[in-house]
Parts: sequence; structure tokens; C-alpha cells
Amino acid sequence: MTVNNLPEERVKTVGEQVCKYDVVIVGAGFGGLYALHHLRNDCGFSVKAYDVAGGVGGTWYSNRYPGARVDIESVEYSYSFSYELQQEWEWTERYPSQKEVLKYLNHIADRFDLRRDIQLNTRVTSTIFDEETNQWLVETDNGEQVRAKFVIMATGFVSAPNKPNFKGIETFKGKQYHTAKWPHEGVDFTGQRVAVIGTGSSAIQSIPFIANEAAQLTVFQRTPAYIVPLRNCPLSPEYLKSVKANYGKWRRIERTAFGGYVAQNFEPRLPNSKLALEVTLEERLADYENRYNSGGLCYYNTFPDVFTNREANDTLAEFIRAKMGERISNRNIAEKLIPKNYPILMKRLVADNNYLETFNQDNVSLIDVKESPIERITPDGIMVEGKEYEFDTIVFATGFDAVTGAMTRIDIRGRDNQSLQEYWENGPRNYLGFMISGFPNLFMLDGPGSPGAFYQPVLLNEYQAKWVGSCLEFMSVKGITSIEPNIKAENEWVTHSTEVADQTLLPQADSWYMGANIEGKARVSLMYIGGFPNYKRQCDASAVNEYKGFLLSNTTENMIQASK
Ligand code: NA7
Repeated sequence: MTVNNLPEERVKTVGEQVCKYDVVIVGAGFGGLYALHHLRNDCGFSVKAYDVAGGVGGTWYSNRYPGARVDIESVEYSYSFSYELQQEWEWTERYPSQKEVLKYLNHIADRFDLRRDIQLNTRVTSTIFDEETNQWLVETDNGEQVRAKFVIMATGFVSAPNKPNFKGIETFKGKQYHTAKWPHEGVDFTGQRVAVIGTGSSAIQSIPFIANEAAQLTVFQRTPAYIVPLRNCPLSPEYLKSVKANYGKWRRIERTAFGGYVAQNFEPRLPNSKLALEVTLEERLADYENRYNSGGLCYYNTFPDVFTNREANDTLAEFIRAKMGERISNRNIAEKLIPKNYPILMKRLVADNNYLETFNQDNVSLIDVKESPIERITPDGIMVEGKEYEFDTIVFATGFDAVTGAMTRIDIRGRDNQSLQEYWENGPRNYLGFMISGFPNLFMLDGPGSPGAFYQPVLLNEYQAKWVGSCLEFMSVKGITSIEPNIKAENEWVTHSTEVADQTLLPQADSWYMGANIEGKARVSLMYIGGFPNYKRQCDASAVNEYKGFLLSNTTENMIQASK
């Protein structure tokens, strides 16, 4: 017997094998951990989670580069599902370091007794849908095969590292590191000539630290980022006490805001309702100045027309450019570091800790590779425009095959042996960011088509895992064995998502939000930019209408809800 016509030798025990789990979860980061807790502890399903890493934490396990920290405030970038957890946990910094976030996630794994159902050091290599049994056959890199009724991809949107395949990369004689796969023992750059390729969040966080150790640091920049100060600081016991006393209010406001994080000057603030172009210049500048002084990413809650109207966007972009200029002493370098040609917020805004000032150091230089891309890596360094720059170490801060990469790197096959990679060749397709037509009983958390990186990912994970839990309970009660979107609903969701993105300035920037950072990747909006409240309304409406837009069946032949 074969599954989806796959070769017999690939499927070791199919036929004899019992279904071992109700749910297999791929990934043990924020999304996977909460999904495991909710589906097992709240809903009573048998659940097994796999993660390729040697510990829980997902992206916070592997991104250990110097200076790594979250740029959403700790009291917001944390789970809301447990009142007790929120009251117990004490964040030490306004923006916690990678170490502190990882400590928190390890605490979650222990506190909710999750480890016994997590298998680490295990890469899920394929998941194949068996149409005869409505089960997924999950295969891992240690040769294990398990069957599950449902699979949840909690693989994260910035987890599949992108290392561009520069010509000659294998000939480099020095050391190479990728920020997303940083050695646990750390790296000593003392006295070295170091290159950093990339100027996104990872580069901007790590460069000040590398520059302090290295003899020379050369940064290769393709696109300058809009940069604002993070203004990290320790958190006082009084502040934590006040947040804990008002956590419900914080969370309620977060759920109504576009970005899902609402702290400004240490208070939860509703997003602006007025438009940038309808207030006076003084009011507008006062708003921007207030956000600048507060620190961090709170511009995502500024005037809403900044997202949709280039003239409005320019008012903020101009303000930030001027602020960036004040921090860089060399005019030639400032000219390169300050972005000009794309709208602000449409490529990830980066909040820094002394990055711009680092270019005032004598040992730091900047090479613009936008017009003249890196030609090749040589045994001794990097070649640009026929000139060779020599290095002992190259740091690739080149980001991720974001949003879709973690899933398309797994051999996922749905009905008729359809490969997900092929199905998504022209961009990810799905319904409500949850499920894909032709791939029954496969759910995604924080995936394409959901608000993903446009919303606070921890809260989005919680909402989505609860939605999946309710869906599985519904199926269990009704004796439904298979669910997948109907193609009409999927098409409509893709069209709606694209239309919403086209109403914004998103397509005007080359960002990973649009798949533009990876050569050959389809250029489409990978996530839903209509805002979490809109997204939630549509997901809730589907659920209360007995999963409108989905095909439900109790056998493969018997579609009991053909096309609502
Ligand atoms: P990012 O933000 O995607 O940054 C990657 C950087 O690497 C970015 O500056 C890229 O330039 C640059 N890059 C990528 N490929 C190349 C090539 N071929 N040549 C030169 N430069 C290149 O990833 P991060 O890890 O910094 O952050 C990812 C997210 O994690 C971040 O947005 C937060 O949400 C958390 P580009 O801008 O594409 O021109």
C-alpha cells in the first residue's frame, strides 16, 4: 500500500500503523508551546510537538547573536492566557534580551508541564496526507514516522534563515556566521577584520557589539532602514506593579490596535484616530516627537493615513530622516544610511541601541551594494565592483525566507500528492491564514494570510490556537473527520488580502513582507494587513457559522458541507 502514490520504501509501516496522536505540532516557539498547552491541557487532545532545535523557544533559541533582543515591550510581548502567569513573571527590562525571552519560554514549558510532549533535535522532513484514513503521516529526520489526525505548523515567520548563494561562498578561508544560527558559545571578534552583510534588525542590533571588539568592521548595505531609538531600560517594581494591576486593560487595548502593542511612555495608548493630513503641523510634529521620546516602535499606532497616503507617510519619513541625521557625524555616511526612496513602516521599522552612532567610530565603514551588488566571495574576502575587501570573518545578517520558507522547506503533500511548494509557487494561498485548500486538517499559526508580523505575534498565536481548539472540538462533537477551505473561499481571501495590501503603501517597498528580499520569490503581500480586529471578525464569523468557507466531511467521499 502506498500513501498518495509515494514509493513503498518511503512509507515504512503504513497500513499497520496506528494513529498515534490527535495533533502533531511542528515548532516549539511561542506558537507551538501555547498550542500544545491549549490543545492538550484545555481541550484534552493527545498532542506531540517536534522542534529541530536542542531546546524550546523557536526563533529565541537560535537567534543568539550579540545584542539580540525583542523590540516590543516585554509586558506586551508575553502570553495573556493565564492571569496567574502574568502576575508571577517579573520582566527585568523594557525590551528583554534574547536570554530573558528564552528563560521565559523555558519557564512556560516547565510551568505548564509541556516538555513531556515535545521532542527536540528532530526536524520534521515531510507530512503526507493519507486520503484513505484522513490522517497525516509525519516523517522526521531520524527516520521516525507518526500518524496524526491534525498537523499544526507553528513554524514561525522568521525561522528559515536566508543565506544568499553568493558566487565563491565556499572558497572563503575565514569564518562565516549567520545571525539566525549563532554559535551557543559566542564569537570573539577581538582584533579581527569583520564584514557584516545586511542592515535589517539583526545587523542593527549586533553591529554595535561587533564594532566594539573588531579591529575593523565593514558593513555591506543593500537597503538602508528607517531607524528610531529603542530607549531600553530596567523596569522598576512600581511600574511592573501598575501593569499587573491593569493587565486586562492593556490586553483589551492591544486587541483593538493595528500592531497589537500599544505602550507609549509606559502607558497603554489607543492608536490615533485623526489623520496626519487633517491635523495642524504642530499637532503632527508633537505626536511624532512624543513617540520619538517614548522610544521603540510606537509609530505603528500613529495617524492611520501614514499607511495609505504617500504624502502623509512622507511627513513621518521626513521627521525620522532628520532625527537619524542628527546622530551621524559624517555627512557622506549619513547620505547612505538615511533611506529616501521608499515609504516608512512598509519595510520593518528598526529600533536601535547606538547603531547609528557606531558609524562615528574610526574602525567602522559602510559599503553600499544597492547599485553594485556583491560580485563574489573570494578566499580572502568580498569582491564589489572589481575591488576585493579582505576579512577574517563574514557575518551574514541576511534575514529569512520569511513567512513561507519554514513550511516550503518541509515536503508537505496534500490530496492527490499535491506539493505545497508547488501550490505556493506564485505566492501563498489559504483561507483566513489558517488552512489551505487540498491540504485537509493542516493548520498554520502566524502563517501567511494571517496578520502575522503586522500584529503582536504572541497574542495572534493565542487567538489562532484557541480558534483551532474550538474547531477541533466542533469536529469531534459532530463526528467530522476532515476540514479544508473550499476553493471559492480561498480565492476570495487571497483576493481580499491583496486588495487590502494594494490600498496601502506596502507594495511600494522591497520588504520581506512582500517576499522581495529573496531572489525569485513571488512578490505578493505575504500577510494580511487589514488589522487584527478585522481579521478576528472574519475568523469568528466563519466559526459561528459552523466553519463557513470550509468543506467538512465525515468521510472522504461524504462532504457534509460542500460549499457554504
Ligand atoms: P532582514 O530584516 O530581512 O534583514 C536582512 C538584511 O540582509 C537586509 O538588509 C537585506 O537587504 C540584506 N540582504 C539580504 N540579501 C542580501 C544580498 N544578497 N546582498 C546584500 N544584502 C542582502 O532580516 P533580520 O534578520 O535583520 O530581521 C528579520 C526580522 O526579525 C525583523 O524584521 C524583525 O521582525 C525580527 P534588503 O533590505 O533586502 O535590501
